Amino acid sequence: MIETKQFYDYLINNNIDFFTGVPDSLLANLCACIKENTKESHNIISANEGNAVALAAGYHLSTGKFGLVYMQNSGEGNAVNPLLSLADEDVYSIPMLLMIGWRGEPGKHDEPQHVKQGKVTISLLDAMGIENEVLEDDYEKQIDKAIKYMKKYNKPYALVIKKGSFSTYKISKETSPYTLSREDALKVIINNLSQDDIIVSTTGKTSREIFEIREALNQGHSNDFLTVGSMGHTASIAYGLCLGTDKDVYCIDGDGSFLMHMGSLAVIGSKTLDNFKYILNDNAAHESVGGQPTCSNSLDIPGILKACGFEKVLVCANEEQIKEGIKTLKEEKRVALVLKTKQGSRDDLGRPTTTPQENKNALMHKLGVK
Ligand SMILES: Cc1ncc(C[n+]2csc(CCOP(=O)(O)OP(=O)(O)O)c2C)c(N)n1
Repeated sequence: MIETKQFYDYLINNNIDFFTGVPDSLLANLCACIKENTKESHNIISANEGNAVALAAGYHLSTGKFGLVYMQNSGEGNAVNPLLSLADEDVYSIPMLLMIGWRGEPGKHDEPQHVKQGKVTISLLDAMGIENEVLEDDYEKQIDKAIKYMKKYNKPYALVIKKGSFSTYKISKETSPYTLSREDALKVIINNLSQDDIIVSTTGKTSREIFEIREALNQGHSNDFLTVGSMGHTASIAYGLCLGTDKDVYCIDGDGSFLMHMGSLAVIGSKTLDNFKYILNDNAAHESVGGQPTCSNSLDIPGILKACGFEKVLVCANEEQIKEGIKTLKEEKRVALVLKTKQGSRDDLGRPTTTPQENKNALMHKLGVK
């Protein structure tokens, strides 16, 4: 196992001093170490992985240094365009060090959304012509090799990170002014929806908690589409779903996911579908993967949603406010709720025990689609 702080120091001593990316559970210890030891300007938790590639490219332009871009392998898709049309040797040829968490590594059990991505992680890099290696415990030689390569060829270089590579490094979490947990907020929502209402929920623990709440209430799962992967696309899935049903569709998003593809809300907000009900859980963090902060505290999220076309945005920080909010969502059009919750989840939180395809089929059956 790699001692996380020593690894970080090795990077710094080798002039790698700018970090950007989207946090990943496999890289949680490294991300925590970067956050705790880097000045704020030099660790940018980006909205999506493509933005991180672009930030590292810009940093290289003004410093000549190699930025480090961290991501889960599911972020490779978001990064493909700037890697191929900006950093690639056929375009500007801009070096940067990619560190990619390898979820779904073949031979190791992982959740369904990681299986295919895990199989193609290396071949995707190969197809892009990005030199890559799996990070080993004696990483020094590998970093030296990567730096030599980036200097010589001016191209990105990737290190793929297996589960359990880094030693524990705890992030110091900011204390939240809010008292409601995400799971309790979800319970209030579910208890105030009708049997016909549909939920489309976001990637990470939100969907896992919804699954367990439904289990505990013995309600089955046919009203829910749990977006286990595809982070940032929940609102678009929900909106597309609204087109084919008269049922009310409650999209339950997270602030990290909302930020990842915020443009989708601009487009959705400019349209009118009365059965699209938007709820954004804002805990100011990527809580599901280690609690790295998002920039939501410096944003006027209700203002953004209003600018996107929602006429009323209600901020809910307790049970009563959520109940009132759901009532308004039901009665009025173009309403959004922003939930203010604290970080944290149960240690024994499970994962859906049904497969994504069972989930899809049950929902389509419920919607009467043959
Ligand atoms: C493209 C992509 N990048 C990164 C991830 C890893 N990931 C899974 S959940 C999550 C955090 C989501 O944060 P947020 O939407 O704020 O919800 P929270 O976990 O805070 O409830 C991240 C980064 C992913 N699944 N897909």
